[in-house]
Amino acid sequence: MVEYNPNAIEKKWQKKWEEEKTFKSEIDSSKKKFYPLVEFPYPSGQGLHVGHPRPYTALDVVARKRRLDGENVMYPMGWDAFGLPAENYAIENKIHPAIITEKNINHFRDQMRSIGFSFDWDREINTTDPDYYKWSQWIFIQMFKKGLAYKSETSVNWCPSCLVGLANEEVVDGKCERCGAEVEHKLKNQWMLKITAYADRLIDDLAEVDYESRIKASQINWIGRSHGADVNFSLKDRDEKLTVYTTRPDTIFGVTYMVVSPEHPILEKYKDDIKNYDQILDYKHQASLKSDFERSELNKDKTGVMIDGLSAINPLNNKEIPIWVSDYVLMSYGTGAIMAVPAHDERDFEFAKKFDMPIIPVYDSKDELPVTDIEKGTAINSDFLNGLSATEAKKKAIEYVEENKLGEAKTNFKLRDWVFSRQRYWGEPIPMVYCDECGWVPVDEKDLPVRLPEIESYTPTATGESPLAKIDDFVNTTCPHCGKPARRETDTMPQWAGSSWYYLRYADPHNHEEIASKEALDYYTPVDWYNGGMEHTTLHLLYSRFWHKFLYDIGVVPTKEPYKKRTSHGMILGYDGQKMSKSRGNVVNPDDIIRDFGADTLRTYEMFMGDFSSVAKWSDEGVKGCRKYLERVFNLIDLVEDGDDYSKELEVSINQTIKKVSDDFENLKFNTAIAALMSLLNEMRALGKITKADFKTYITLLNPVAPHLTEELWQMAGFDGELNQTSWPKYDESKLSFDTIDLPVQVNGKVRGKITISKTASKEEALDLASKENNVNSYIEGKEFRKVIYVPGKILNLVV
Ligand code: ANZ
Ligand code: ZN
Repeated sequence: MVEYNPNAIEKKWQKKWEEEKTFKSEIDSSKKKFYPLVEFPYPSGQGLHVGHPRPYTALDVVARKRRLDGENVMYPMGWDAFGLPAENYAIENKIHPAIITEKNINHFRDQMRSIGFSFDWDREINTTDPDYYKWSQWIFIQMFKKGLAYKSETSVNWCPSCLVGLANEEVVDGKCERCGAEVEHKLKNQWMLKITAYADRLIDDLAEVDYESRIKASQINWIGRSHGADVNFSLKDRDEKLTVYTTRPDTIFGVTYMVVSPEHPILEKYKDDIKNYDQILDYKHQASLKSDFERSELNKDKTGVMIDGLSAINPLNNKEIPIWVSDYVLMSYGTGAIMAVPAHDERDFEFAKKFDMPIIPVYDSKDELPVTDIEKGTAINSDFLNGLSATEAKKKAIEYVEENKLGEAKTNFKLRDWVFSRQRYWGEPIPMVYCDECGWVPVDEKDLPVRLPEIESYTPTATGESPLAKIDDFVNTTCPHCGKPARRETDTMPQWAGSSWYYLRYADPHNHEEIASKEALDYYTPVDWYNGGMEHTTLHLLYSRFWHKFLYDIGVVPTKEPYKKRTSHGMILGYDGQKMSKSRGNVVNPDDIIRDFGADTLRTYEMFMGDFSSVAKWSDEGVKGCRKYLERVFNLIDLVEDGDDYSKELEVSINQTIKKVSDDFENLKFNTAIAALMSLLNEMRALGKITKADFKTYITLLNPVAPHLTEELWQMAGFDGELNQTSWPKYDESKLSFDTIDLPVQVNGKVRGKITISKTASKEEALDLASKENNVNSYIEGKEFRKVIYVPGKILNLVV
């Protein structure tokens, strides 16, 4: 008996796949294409952890199955390689980030190869390659030309001790991640991308794609579209309007005070009339230290100051109400001012409780206040709205407001334009030039890419400019428009740029003339199935959908949406049920698992460890169990005897397993597919012998999960060619159950056909199936039955 030796088997097949380019895909319009995509990783210095292979294996299973189904599968991989860790390492060690990045990429690639993924490695891309980022720059220029890229003063996170601008992920609890200093907000003129111009389409077009509902929900929530009205309240005794945005104009009779954001211009404008202006200035300063996120947290303690000297008039009942300043109202949303309805809004309620403001309910409900559910009750205390449901009242209130010129219906979005500048080195240079005469001018397309220059220090400058600002050779250039001396933009693009369109480049990665040829885009896009982490279902997905829609609008891509389908996997946790991290000492290195158990065991375990879309806890016992299972599969070959048909005893189980595994793989239910294969294995072992046909089907079904082992067994059994060149087994509908039989159907005493039906089927089912049987049907069509004799499990006899 030969021993299962995964290390030898796996190396052998990996070498063969690589040499023979087994998984290379080329445009072939005679074949249906299938483009599965997994998120390309940031090649960190730590190498792969066991979380990475979970999604990669999952779509590898689907990819391998689809190849056996006869589809032309293009499964690519690449590197999202710009980013902070390589840059910070460069700053500390004075090594060019490109060198570190290359080293890390080589390590990642080796690790991936050792797991046996069926990637088409000829399509590998790297976002830091000038041949790649040339096109990121090209897209930026197209956006600029369409008015979608513009400069604006926005706030950056500024560390006053490191003297650098920080990315959001470097700010932890309001402090600099590196030195712990309190982060400040500094205004800078930065490039912005106008994603808000696409807000409606980014929601509406979700109807056309097949995303998990939790993913659609995260897109919709982030965009945050709401329908309501802008309503004008006038300031008492002044010719001035204070406009609020409200989604509940129906609650206007319940307004007991107003609130403006600390940044609201009305404060400055009336400072001479405001008696407690000093107190307000002090409050403004306190608020400036908080992020919008902290300010809008629901259960934070409410603070505020009442404006002494200004008040407002409710336009519907002409009552005078006070105006407060509070940081729970943000200047960046709506109009920066609100009408407060404490009876029906959570935050207004807390505020009113704390500052003892009146609370007037405008819906009758037995529930405790605040009643925020719009379905609850009918309107009260609301004059002409009384008795209406909230939906009716909202409609009527908007009509009233519009008719009386008190305001207008309004749709608002939470989505903001995308800050597209970073003051860092390791990113794509933004291809713009500033000329004193011509303003901002894009670099000529023929001069792309604008390459990152070699520099000595990667540290941002003390004024917060990118280190590129110190390189005169880089900065000083001529205006592409008028030819006079001009200066290059020294900001670089953010981490998200390269990943916003990478899936397009895979279609034609070596093209020097365009992003990808029209032919390649027409054939391969859209992506058929994209799987990635839940942490990327908001921003990355939104940004790439935005870029794709823009490219669609300018005629570069053939479809409105980049991804037909999007699914998400759960994270892998350490033994202790905690997120894997170095400091906790619970990190599992896939290299160790491969060395000790083999790549097929790693793959099988990753797919077997639990429901794919939920989090799962790593367990060494589980790994050992999978290894044991594969050993048994290996030993199955000793039971093989001749025979081109399935063993009678196994026939039903095999057909059931084909059906189950086929369905489960397509529905990301890998754990139950593997469980079914394990149980079929037990049946085979109990029987003590199996036919070649049984064996062939078994290893084919397991092949997508354990490709090395099953190829080896294929060869050992003496089957022709390679397993990956054959086809996926089909099941026989009639053999899915032990109690189905082929029931003869007689018409007027002669057998005219057979139907496959359960032994216990009813007369109606039998008749129904019989009439669908072509031959039988030709004898009975249009005729009336004189007699129907049905003996379940034996015969159906029709007399016409
Ligand atoms: C009165 C009201 C009564 C409100 C009620 C809600 C419930 P969404 O749905 O998220 O768009 N709001 C408006 N601008 C704001 C700002 N700049 N900062 C903080 N809150 C603001 O939320 C819209 C609601 O949030 C608006 O409707 C307003 O409060 C508040 F029973 O007006 B509402
Ligand atoms: Zn010029």
